[in-house]
Amino acid sequence: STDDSVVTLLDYGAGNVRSVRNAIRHLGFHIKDVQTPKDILNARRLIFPGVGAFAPAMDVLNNTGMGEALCTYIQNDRPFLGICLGLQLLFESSEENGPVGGLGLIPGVVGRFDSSNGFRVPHIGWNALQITKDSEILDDIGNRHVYFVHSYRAMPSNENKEWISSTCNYGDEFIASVRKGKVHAVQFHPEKSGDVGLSVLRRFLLPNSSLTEKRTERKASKLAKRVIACLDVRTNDKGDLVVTKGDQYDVREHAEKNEVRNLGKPVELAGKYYEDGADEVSFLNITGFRDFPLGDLPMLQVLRSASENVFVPLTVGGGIRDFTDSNDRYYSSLEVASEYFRSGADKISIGSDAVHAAEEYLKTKVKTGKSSIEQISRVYGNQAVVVSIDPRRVYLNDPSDVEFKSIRLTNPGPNGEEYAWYQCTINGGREGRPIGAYELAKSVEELGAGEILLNCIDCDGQGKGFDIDLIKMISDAVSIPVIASSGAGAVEHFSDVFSKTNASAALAAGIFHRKEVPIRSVKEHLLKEGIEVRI
Ligand code: 1PR
Repeated sequence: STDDSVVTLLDYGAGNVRSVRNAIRHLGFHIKDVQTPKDILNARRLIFPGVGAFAPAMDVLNNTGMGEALCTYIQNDRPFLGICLGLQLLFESSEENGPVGGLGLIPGVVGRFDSSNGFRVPHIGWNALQITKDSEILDDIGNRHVYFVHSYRAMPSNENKEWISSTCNYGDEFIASVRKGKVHAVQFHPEKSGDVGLSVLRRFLLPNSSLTEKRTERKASKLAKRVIACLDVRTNDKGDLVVTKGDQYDVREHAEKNEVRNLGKPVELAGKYYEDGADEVSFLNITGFRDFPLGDLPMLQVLRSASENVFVPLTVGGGIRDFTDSNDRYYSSLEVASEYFRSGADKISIGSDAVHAAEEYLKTKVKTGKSSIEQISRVYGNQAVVVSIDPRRVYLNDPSDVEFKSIRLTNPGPNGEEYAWYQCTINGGREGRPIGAYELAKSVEELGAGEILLNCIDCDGQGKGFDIDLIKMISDAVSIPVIASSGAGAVEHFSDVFSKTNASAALAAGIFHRKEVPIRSVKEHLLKEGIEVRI
């Protein structure tokens, strides 16, 4: 490889930078990893994708001498691109577990988003930029959305004005990117922002090239509602990993041989949904509760391969819990999650184990710090931890019959019952537990979950629409984003869920697998209904 095709990458090992690597390679460049501070000073161009939390990152930079080298490199106006925490670290300090001092190159303090004004924290999803000065690398963005995921942000001030190249509105106006000479940093994730993001990276890597501009007419103006494609994955009876889909969680064909329904190959389908405009792709290893996921190497391989071509966020769930294998070797849920992150996941999703943790927490009111939710969110951040809820409706005539929160149903039950509570289940719906979806959602938010994936067994695979009552109850109860899932069968179901509830995203499986409605049509319908989406 010629010098010209080399990109120096500063990866201090705190999280998933696989997607940044994949994006750089996808653009035809080679990566040289920083080993010593000298590698920073000698870089032709340097990308710094900050991951993890502010304080540990600063510790590494200070203890290795990399921080000093970074400051020299940047002060000498050498080509630099910081991403996410790689932007925040340039500021004077952060309030994340702090105050903690930063590199101090840009005046200002990085603070937490204020969730009191109704904006959910973390800020997750596709949002619009207000470009305030010529930034070169943002030239192709035009009117389109880019992908953010963070709870902390830097604010514009008179002192840092000369640095700001764009801002974004989310409750407050915060700094979305900075630029001075050849030094750039962005709060959003270009490596997860689809085509638009790849063009930001390309412009940084090839500053003088003339690129063809693809601009859409419509102006992105705020956080978009997300449309997520979900792949339920398991091994079929032949031992191949396939995408399957159940009806109310039953994935067997009942016609003849009772085989696992096979709807295609996971990597292929993920790539197709990315091309079709999915805002995220989720993989759920639906038999993860009984198999040990690290024994399930094919799933890790699926992630590695999918992340080479899919430049939007990937979530993986199934089997995330502490585990002792047949040789008595113990694996913590954190180790299991780390392996998923290293293989290309941006978020992990916890089902059964979250139910156990929430039950324990409700009983004791003590945060032990030992649950999978707490451990993983402490190391990788809340935004990386999704809790998947699998509730089943339990009809009631009288809400005082149960200790769990119930709701008055829009459509009464089969025997005219006017109320229901939503019982949480584990092991793919096989076992009901003494906790409701409402109680679970509140508990896991307190334990550190950053997002809720809200399924509904009654609606799953039915194509009759989302459970609006349930989604409304949960999305009003928590201040983290809620992904509505189960039951989508027509484009109207998506506009319904977004206009009647506070869900941040809608997830569907069957409707896309059966090719009934393409993702594009869902987006076009939402736009027509005046709902902000990424096109
Ligand atoms: O308990 O941590 O091992 O995680 C297991 C994960 O696998 C959970 O997230 C659980 O939701 C999921 N899961 C387990 N069994 C099944 C099953 O179907 N037998 N799939 C299953 C859950 C629900 C959604 C589905 C939507 C949309 N699937 O993922 O994709 O309901 O479907 P639709 O649009 O076709 O209606 P753990």
